[in-house]
Amino acid sequence: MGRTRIGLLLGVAALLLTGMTGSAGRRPPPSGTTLSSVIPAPAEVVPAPSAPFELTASTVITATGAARPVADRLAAALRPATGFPLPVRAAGSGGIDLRLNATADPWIGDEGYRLEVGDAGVALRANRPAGLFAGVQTVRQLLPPAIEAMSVRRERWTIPAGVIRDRPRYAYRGAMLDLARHFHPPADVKRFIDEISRFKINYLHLHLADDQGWRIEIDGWPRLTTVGGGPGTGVRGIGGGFLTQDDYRDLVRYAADRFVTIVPEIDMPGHVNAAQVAYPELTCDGVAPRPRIDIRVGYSSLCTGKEVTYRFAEDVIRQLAALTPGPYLHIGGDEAMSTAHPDYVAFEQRVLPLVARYGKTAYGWHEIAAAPAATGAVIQYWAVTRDRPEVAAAAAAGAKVVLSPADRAYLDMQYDLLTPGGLHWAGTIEVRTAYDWDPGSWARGVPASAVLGVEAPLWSETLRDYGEVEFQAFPRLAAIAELAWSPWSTHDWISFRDRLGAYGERWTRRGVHFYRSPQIRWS
Ligand code: NGO
Repeated sequence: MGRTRIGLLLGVAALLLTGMTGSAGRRPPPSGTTLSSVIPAPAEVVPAPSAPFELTASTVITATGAARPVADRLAAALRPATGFPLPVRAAGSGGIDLRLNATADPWIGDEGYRLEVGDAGVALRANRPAGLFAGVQTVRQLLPPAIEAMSVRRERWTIPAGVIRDRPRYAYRGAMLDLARHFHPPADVKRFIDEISRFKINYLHLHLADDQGWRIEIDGWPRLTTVGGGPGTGVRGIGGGFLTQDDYRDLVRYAADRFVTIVPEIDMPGHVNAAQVAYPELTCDGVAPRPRIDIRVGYSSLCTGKEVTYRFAEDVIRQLAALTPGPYLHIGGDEAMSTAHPDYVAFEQRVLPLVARYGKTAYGWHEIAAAPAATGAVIQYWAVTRDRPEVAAAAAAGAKVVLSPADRAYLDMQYDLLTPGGLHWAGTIEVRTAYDWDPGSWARGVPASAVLGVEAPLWSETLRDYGEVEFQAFPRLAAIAELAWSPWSTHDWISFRDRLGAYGERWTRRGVHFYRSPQIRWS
């Protein structure tokens, strides 16, 4: 019997089965989803004893003005599994109502929301569209996991009754993807954006250049991408590819539609071998180094004494700034082991202000704290030790800090020594290790008020395929997202473990390749 014939028979059998259980009185029972199932944990949750709201074929979503695109996206997300039309209208009652500026609740700020669910309707309120979008992510998680199905499912589409009032702990909730070691094409970056925005992550840092490859087109420096990003670049020579500026603009727009801001990074003055292969004048002796496809670090350096270095840096910074609507531009600065310390400081003293000249706040790995100009920058703390006096000093002088301790937040570390993919130089990171730390008090001497947020970097030395990216990121990214969004008062491993266990079914339904950690009881 042919494949299609079997498929047909299975389809008919499925139809008969759903038909048998499909009468209104014998619908499946409500899922175990409660108002407290949400990741990241909301700030305030007050369940109500009343009946849940039930989404039906006649439910209408209402929104006007800037709330409208958010409502359209919600409707589009709920249609495939429910099969309901879910029209979005300007007015109506008894459905899901999204409204801006209706709460007069300054507590929720720009990214928070208030969600009230009763059997008669759902009211989602926010001061800004970003808050509505965050609330929509909560609503999606309050529906049964089958809502993630890509085809119609029979289910009672209930949302538990009660009130959630929510806002983020930190303004910066980030994930990073390394496109340099292995290039990941725009379609994969978009899938990643879809997944991270579910957890209210609002920044995606793209590591766009490193020793093994250069991944963003820069006008006036064509060989950066034709040579530095071409076939044969990347780790093992199999990670070639680059983004044109149009690709990049498209990604920026796609992310912005999901309230994610892209932070571009060009790493300098180290991690520049690919640029030097393309433009040998960026080395001190003018001789092109050999292309590198291994994963060693710390051997390359821009020539800090040459003016061409600063013309290059300024061209790159100017163009990236023009492509970036967000406030931050990352200039790397890590592991410049081949740059003499005074040269490193002199380089940063010239380059950090260049970022400001083009209207952006400079962002760099914590080594930049050695430069006095870093007090106006955002410093990304990636150490495995909790003591970095130079970061504490810069923070005391005004710098902001994003926490990405490699032994907690690096998504490229292996879960344990047996899991495939990833590195383990900073140790192994199981889900609980990723979850159980407080970004607000992690780096000694860095006051809580200097912490801008948390970011989970995913370096791609071992990650060729998008499935491998997902496996490293999930479920740990959910843990980091909770650290970044939820108030510390909600922090509770047992609660997180149980919510994550229930969440797994949603990833499964969406086809996300995640690590089924033995620490979690997956539903
Ligand atoms: C380090 C290094 C990167 C590696 C990564 C791998 C930083 C900031 N620099 O983190 O080049 O890819 O580890 O985990």
